[in-house]
Amino acid sequence: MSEQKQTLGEFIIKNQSSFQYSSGELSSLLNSIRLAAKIVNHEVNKAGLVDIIGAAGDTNIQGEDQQKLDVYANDKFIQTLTKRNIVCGIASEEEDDFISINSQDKNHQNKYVVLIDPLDGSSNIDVNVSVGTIFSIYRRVTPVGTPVQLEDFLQKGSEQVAAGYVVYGTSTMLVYTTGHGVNGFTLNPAIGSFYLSHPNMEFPEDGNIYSVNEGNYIHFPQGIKNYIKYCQEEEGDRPYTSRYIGSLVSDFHRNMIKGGIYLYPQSSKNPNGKLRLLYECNPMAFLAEQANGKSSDGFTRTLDVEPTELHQRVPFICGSKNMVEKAEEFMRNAQ
Ligand code: AHM
Ligand code: MG
Repeated sequence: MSEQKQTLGEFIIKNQSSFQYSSGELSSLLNSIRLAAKIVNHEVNKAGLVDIIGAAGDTNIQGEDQQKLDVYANDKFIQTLTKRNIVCGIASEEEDDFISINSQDKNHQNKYVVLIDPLDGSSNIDVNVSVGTIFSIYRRVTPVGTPVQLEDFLQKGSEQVAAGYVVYGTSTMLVYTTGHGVNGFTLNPAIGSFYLSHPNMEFPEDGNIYSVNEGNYIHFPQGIKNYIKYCQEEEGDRPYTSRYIGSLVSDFHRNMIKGGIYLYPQSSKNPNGKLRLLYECNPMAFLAEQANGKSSDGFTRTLDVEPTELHQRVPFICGSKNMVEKAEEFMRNAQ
């Protein structure tokens, strides 16, 4: 079978030995994510039928309560990740606190924690625009066999052992890294398998797309305002093209393929921006760096930010290396 036709399952097994702790547990964890992604994909694809089969809060024809899709995705990922004895804790955008798994069983050997945004950009569902799942995986720092602690989740992004996203778009793709580059797999819905379609994904060093919610312009810091004006100036390959889906996974995915920069800066309304460090920015930053891109808050590398709380927000600038460096230069010069 040629490299291009490899399934995700085959790829995970084949690359297991390149992982530092190759006990097969991480492979099994990634397989759980693959499975949950397929289940959620099936439900996301039915979202347009909501007027026909009932909206969230209604009871469906089988007498089951209809759930909001983000709640459904959260439940499915948690159920799937909990079933195999690999994960000792899960933190999710949908949960106020982290979930401890097997905390009563002193013999459990579960070593990994997962942080997840089960359905990011979910306000896009109603209008048939792409949404995504983002995940981040760490090894626990507290002793195996004890209940998981907050410090297991508050690790710097540079400690991630794997991260990735699923984009539920015109096709559904799962893109992930274990620290050896970034690979993308496309779901064949007829067969229900992900196939390696985008091996060794890399951001072009330069790009000409900038993605930012310009409606917030008035509230942005001066450095960001100046950078946006720079993107719009007529010189060399500028003005750049503006593209903003409002769905982080999709904006990132497009920028990685075509070359571009995504910005969600701090503003006078939101002094730390909007996006969450642990399950939105860090996994994307890990992917970006593994794909020859860059990510920072304008001054500090995202993966070096010391987390202080589970749902912490940080300003986020991520994408093609030269573009991010240019934006950082504007931030420094406006100090
Ligand atoms: P969410 O976690 O509530 O879905 O918010 C995250 C989303 C990102 O996917 C997207 O890039 C951003 O919020 C858009 O925010 P805004 O509408 O403020 O531009
Ligand atoms: Mg989100």
